[in-house]
Amino acid sequence: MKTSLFQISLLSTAAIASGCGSMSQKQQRNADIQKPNIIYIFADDLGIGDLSCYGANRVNTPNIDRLAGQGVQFTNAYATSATSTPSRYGMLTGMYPWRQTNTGIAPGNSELIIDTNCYTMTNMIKNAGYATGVVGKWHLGLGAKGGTDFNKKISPNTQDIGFDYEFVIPATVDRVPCVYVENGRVVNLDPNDPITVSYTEKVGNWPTGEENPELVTLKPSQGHNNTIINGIPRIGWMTGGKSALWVDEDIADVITDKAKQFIAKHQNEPFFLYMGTQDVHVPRVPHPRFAGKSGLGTRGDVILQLDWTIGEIMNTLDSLNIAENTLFIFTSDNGAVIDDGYQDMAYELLNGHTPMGIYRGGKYSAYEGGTRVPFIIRWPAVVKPTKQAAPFSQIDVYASFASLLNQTLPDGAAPDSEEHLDVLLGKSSEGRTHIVQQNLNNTLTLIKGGWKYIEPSSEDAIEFWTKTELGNDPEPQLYLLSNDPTEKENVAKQNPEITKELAMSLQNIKAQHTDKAFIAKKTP
Ligand code: NG6
Ligand code: CA
Repeated sequence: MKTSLFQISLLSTAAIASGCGSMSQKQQRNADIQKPNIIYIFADDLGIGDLSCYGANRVNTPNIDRLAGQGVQFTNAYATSATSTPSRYGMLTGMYPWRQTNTGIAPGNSELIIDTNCYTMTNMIKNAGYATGVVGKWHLGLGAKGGTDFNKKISPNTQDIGFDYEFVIPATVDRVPCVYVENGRVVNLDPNDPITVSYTEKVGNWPTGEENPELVTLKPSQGHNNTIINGIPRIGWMTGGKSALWVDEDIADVITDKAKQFIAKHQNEPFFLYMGTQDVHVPRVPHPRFAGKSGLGTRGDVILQLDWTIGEIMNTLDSLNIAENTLFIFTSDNGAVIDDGYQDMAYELLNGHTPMGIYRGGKYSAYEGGTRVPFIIRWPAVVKPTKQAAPFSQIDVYASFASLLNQTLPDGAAPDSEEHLDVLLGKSSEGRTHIVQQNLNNTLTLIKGGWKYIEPSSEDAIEFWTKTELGNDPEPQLYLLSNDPTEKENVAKQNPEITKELAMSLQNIKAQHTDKAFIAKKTP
């Protein structure tokens, strides 16, 4: 097993570090090193071209660059899906989201879409003896079937799938309700002013973007014309909970502070912090100290804000003296999008900045821009700074962490997750043999042996409402990704055998784990 090699290196690192200390200290040191603190940060809609360490030269991200410079920086890492909910679902369950039907972009009152019987990555890490916490954007639903009731203790919540502590934005910042939830309760909710939320019809009498466009401070370019909160028209209707509403400008400060508090509280035991930033998702509302600072409009400003957040987390680790043995992953849930539904001038103010890097498509797309994301892992005690060109998928974080922590998974847990710990730690360049991706319409793609196959999709998937090229086509597509990373030339017709072979491989992958028992029970 790959872990044994890895453990040898851990032992030697520990032996050197502990010098001539007593056996028990040495053992303690080994035990500690084998249990690094783990921080996993999902930025929202951050593109592979959005960071200066990935070549951006119109925007500067010094903190993230420093993280990359001290760790392993991936150039071929993928999110499971081109949108948030399925991408996060895949990472936390180790199962491709398209195996389950309700994993599309979740509304703000969605039930918890991860089955509470599922043995999640967080359950696994918790069983390895960690304190676990989730802070920031959640977007995997909360509560029971029929929709979340925000006026009582929300159950089930993230604490039913492994998190000891929760402080979350239920869905996205452009979706109601615009409130934080902490350990199942809406923060600062006045019981005399209960919250009502609907995604089907207007509730209450708060103004909406559709009826009162004159009240809006940020106009929609698409959708986003329901209840106006803080001048911004959102998706969905809400009323009540006035004292609980968040202030958009302060979200980064609030969630960064919660993350720092969690780290400080658990500094003396192994902890796992899963954090979702609201940046750089729409509406892009920077705090005044970042507003106007990028010269690229608010999209650039919130990249600076995101970089600040990462810097704050790094500084916290430094000041507590725990950076050395903290495994810190920073990545994005899907690719970049420029106009995502508000008139924030993101296109007009790009000023030569290329959020998708060289890649075709973007968020929502089957093309590389949809899922190829920045991915950085830093763990100073064990990992040497390097660039990693091996293919890596976020679906494999789960099994790789299980191996790192010596955890045996119950049957059926994380069915699609493969152990690639050495790749993750930059010690091997032999990555996955294939990568499966998913676009907005559940069109699947398969990357294998330098080729990329995009399965044909039916006419009704050809929708273009996102303004992004989704990659849907009734005909199969094949690109020689190794020579044509920007997917310019569909060579399916010239290579019928390869097209057929990849189509069959994808078919076989789809046919796996169709037995519902793959959702492993927590008590095997
Ligand atoms: C879309 C929204 C978009 C964004 C996305 C989810 C419109 C027109 N567009 O429906 O703004 O919220 O959903 O993004 O409503 S994600 O990153 O959380 O998946
Ligand atoms: Ca996203």
